[in-house]
Amino acid sequence: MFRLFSKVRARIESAKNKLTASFKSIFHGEKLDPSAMDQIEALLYSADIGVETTENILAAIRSARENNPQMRGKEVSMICQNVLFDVFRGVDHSVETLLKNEKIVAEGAIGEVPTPPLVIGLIGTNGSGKTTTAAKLAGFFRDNGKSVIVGACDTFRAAANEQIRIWAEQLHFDLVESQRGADPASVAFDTCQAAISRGRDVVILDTAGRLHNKSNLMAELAKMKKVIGRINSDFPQHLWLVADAHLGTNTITSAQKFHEELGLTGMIITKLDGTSRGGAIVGIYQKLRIPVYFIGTGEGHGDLMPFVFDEYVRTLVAV
Ligand SMILES: Nc1nc2c(ncn2[C@@H]2O[C@H](COP(=O)(O)OP(=O)(O)O)[C@@H](O)[C@H]2O)c(=O)[nH]1
Ligand SMILES: [Mg+2]
Repeated sequence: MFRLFSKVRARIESAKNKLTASFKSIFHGEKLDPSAMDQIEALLYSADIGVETTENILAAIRSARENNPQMRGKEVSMICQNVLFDVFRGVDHSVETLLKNEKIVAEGAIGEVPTPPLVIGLIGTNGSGKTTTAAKLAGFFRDNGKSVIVGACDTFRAAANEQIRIWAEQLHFDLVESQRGADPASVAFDTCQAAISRGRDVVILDTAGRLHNKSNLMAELAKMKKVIGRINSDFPQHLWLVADAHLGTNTITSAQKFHEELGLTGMIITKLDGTSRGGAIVGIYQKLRIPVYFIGTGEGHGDLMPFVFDEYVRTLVAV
């Protein structure tokens, strides 16, 4: 089993405290006052779990109250939990399943054709945490017995290559470096080729993140996809959005744009430490319905956790 979720509890505690403590203050530990519905509604909106989920929770509370006018705060919290569980059910967020599906954990018999590497492209807006996440992911896969190579495909920012090189030296992963202004697609191509010739299991492509509404970024990323697809039509097997939990609705808008243009296969939500928007995952996920594989909870290389939705929901709304 991969490392579990306990660390994140403390990290998103502020969000949890907000919802749970506020529920308590509305109910005063007693029966649910009808006027409390407005307060619950405001609270749910402020937690940033998105309009759809908020409406679903409110509807579930209303119908439960019809059957049980004596309903108390604890029951409201449970309803809230159940609706949130339903949001995430039906999609497998497990990284273990992902790795099994990609056959990179399969035992290779002698004489078999080598399994091609698992190529994961990380995309997202500037500052969302792509480079940091690329390094964290390299560390994660390495800690789970996979050999990793990272491609420095952000060739727009002068310091981008330097930033990932420092991580590569610290965490000892292979890096295909780039010059500023180089063609990102050719860096991605070289990285995939290097992975094949060196027999690496996983390729992580760090990309540039100009604003989503600048079409040249989308064109650049689409080209990158196409070019590495010439090496192996399955490449990249994954394109993950790295999204900043702080940005709330802005993140949802840009996420949808990336998904429409490029076809995302998963997400990583970063900066869940130190944000009061602990609920942001729900809103983003609700719109995209693609697996949330990891969450970022800090700037250090260990601050990346596999996303476990029931743990997350229980952290967000304690009963
Ligand atoms: N607190 C916190 N900071 C993060 C996290 N992920 C990235 N950062 C910080 O966010 C900033 C931008 O990250 P970077 O990886 O350069 O973003 P990029 O532009 O998408 O490559 C850096 O200062 C990172 O240290 C996270 O999960 N938590
Ligand atoms: Mg970067």
